[in-house]
Amino acid sequence: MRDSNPRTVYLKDYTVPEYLIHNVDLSFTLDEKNTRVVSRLTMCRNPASRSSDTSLTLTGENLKLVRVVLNEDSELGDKDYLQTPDSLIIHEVPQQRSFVLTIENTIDPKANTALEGLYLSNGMLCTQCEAEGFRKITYFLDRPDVMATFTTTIVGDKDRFPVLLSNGNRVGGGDLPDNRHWVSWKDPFKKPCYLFALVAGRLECVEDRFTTMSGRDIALQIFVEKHDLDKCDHAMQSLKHAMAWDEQVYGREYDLDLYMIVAVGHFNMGAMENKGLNIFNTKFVLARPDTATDADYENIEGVIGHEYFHNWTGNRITCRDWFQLSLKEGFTVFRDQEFTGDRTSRAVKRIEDVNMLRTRQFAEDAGPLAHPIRPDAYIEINNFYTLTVYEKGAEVVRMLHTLLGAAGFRKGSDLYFERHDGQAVTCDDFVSAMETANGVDLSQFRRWYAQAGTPVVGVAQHFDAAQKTLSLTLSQHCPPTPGQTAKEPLHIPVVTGLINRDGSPALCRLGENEAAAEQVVLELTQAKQAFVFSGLEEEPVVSLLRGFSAPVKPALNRPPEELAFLLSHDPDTFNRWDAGQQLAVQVMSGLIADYRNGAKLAVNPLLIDAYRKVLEQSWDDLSYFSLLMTLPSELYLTEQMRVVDVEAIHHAREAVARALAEQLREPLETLYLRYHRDESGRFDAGAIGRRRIKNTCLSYLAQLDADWARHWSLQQFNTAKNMTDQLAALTVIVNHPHPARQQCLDGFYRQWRHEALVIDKWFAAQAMSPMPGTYERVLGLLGHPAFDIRNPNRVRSLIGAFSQSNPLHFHAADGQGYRFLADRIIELNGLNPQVASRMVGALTSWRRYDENRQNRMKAELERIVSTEVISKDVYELAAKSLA
Ligand code: B3K
Ligand code: ZN
Repeated sequence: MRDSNPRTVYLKDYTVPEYLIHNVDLSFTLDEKNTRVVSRLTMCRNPASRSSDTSLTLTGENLKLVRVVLNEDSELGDKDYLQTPDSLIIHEVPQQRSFVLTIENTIDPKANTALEGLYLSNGMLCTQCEAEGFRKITYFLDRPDVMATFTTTIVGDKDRFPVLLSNGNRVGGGDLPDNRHWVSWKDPFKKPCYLFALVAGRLECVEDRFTTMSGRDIALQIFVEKHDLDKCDHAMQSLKHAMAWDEQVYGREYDLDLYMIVAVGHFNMGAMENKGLNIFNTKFVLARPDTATDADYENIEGVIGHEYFHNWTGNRITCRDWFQLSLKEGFTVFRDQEFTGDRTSRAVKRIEDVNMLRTRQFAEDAGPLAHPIRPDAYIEINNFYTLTVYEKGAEVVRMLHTLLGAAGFRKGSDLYFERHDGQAVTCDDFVSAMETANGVDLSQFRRWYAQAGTPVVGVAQHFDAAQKTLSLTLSQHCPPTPGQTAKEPLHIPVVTGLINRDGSPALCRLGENEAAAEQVVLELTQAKQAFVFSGLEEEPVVSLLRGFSAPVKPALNRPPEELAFLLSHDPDTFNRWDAGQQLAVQVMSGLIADYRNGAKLAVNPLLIDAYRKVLEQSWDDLSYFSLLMTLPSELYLTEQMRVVDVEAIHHAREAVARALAEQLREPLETLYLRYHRDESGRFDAGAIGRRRIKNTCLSYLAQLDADWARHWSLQQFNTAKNMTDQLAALTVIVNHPHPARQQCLDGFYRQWRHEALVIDKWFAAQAMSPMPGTYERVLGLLGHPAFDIRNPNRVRSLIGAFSQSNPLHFHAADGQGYRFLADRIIELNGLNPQVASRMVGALTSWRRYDENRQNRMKAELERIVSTEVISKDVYELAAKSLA
């Protein structure tokens, strides 16, 4: 498989397809090792194509070709076509009229460890076709702008494959000799082949119904393995909520009569939006109060929503080419974020999303793999399902929402759906719809799609007491990214409010004629631009970038007192929380420097006071309260340092946590005891908030070398009837020297050994522990009978958790963490390139570390790149990181 010079695909080279496929008739005869596929394609020359080539090239990989027949009767011979490792070229096909091409081939699902195409998971057969997996099923025009209607007939053994599913509506079925049966499915909607799906196996189904806004009755089915039937309720409720939400907020109704979800244990990512037949990682379907945490419950609702929303933003309207991926992903992530915000706590959801963006996406945008949300080039498209395309893509859509307002945005989305239903379109088409519907010019805004890197927004303020004006000068600059040195100013919405010194909101009046408002959207479009607020009796405190209104880094050096003021008074829930974060960052940055100088770590009392104030207030939203009480993560601190010092970061953060625990011990203990109660099975905001704040208190108190936390963590672990409490207690026990540590780990394993998703948590908790000996433990766990490198969830829970969420041990100065990861990547590369390349991420930021670590990380990347057999997935990321 060594591809020493893998081909780069460029957006600028896009041309329309030379042929179109109108209809696809597929028939599968299932067998674990030898599935027969017959594909009957009704095709024609694309009138829009300017090519004069009369041959036809179809893509296909790992296929055994049996025969090719043109127009029903003429079987083609060797001389009529050419087979290459990744294509089938038919030398001559009709140019003037449509034709039918029938291709028969076989595939081996059992040998498919890459989990792309048709593969086996716990005895069931399932597919994953996005982005380019359909070519591993049969020869096809595997590109999203070729949209066809599909009919699929599946034949299989009744015992091994009692359930036979594909996209659309079931249109036939029956018995066959030799204990076999067949089912036919027809999907009336045109779709690209990446949305094709097939599932066959011993599955059980939970069923419900939904009546759409126009009164249509939809059957909803969730298919799982038998022992998981008791874990589908939440997923089903989530689906119904998502369907109702899309009707209310976007006016979008479901189109088929049936919506199916299948949960599989082996899946490369979270879930897949195949038309009418979503395939999900079990992690985002299965939940029972004793097996899933509150975070799992929320994630399930979010992912079920996300895949459901794709039916309109992705399926009915899809991408012209894979460079446009953010068209469907950015918009759909924005939709799922808003759905979760409406269903849970808007403030909390926004903070969690921004936390992820500012740690992981900002790092990506500042590193060797930085790319615009609409990339210009790729070697392996699977490598571009990134935080940038998804999360920054969602921020770009959010900015449009902010600039146009909710009603304007809805006008734009209505026009988008009306104009492009049934088409494969571009990001530009989306922006054009927003533009036309609102009569605005978004030409500068479009730069967000093309320009990589996180802009830095500078702020200078000047108050003129005589004129009663505040002039705010905003500037922007974007650091260079690989292949993009010159950057142009972007259109940045900066939501801004003003606060009087007594904590009351000051009205914002921009210029003379504008009406006063509680907050305004400053539209920063130039490199430097001044905004003048008038009618101010005193100099207010500026609350900038409310709700994190743009994916930028504000360069603001506020004194700690001002941050403490905002933490107490900012009415914007995001900025209020962020003020606390920035205050903690300032204090911890000082401690990081002290640690490096060998000085004693003394925590600024201002920070303790600020947290004390937060603790003393009464809060309705206890989840938000917990976030206010949570220190910035080690990862976020990593982003703030020029040369990352993982040890200094860890010890500085621990010192602050310990100081807070020491000085706020009483209120933290009181709060813990007040909310420590059994509310298992309750998932309302109140119960979730109580669990969250209580567990936040417990993790602070565990910083103290005291019996109190040892007692309560063990008590909580032993008595918990819900996974949130049990796992929180286990985490505290595993992260600190606790005499019952091993006993708890063993007990947890014994209790949950039959629940794969819970065992994933058991692996991850150990992999993320800051305690000494973690590396040896992780190494040992590789040999645990429950570890399976062929299962992506297991890989993520052990190798991923260690390398991506345990900076202290992964970045050990002797390089053992790096060597460990590189060994695993090389092993995975041969089995599952997609999962292998996801693991490369932890090494790509090598330039951020000290020289010793740089050399060691680089050496491992070099070792990976020079591996004899390397997939283009892993090659692309490793080579680009080194470049
Ligand atoms: N569209 C899929 C992701 C496919 C990833 C292919 N490597 C899930 C989603 O974003 O909804
Ligand atoms: Zn998606």
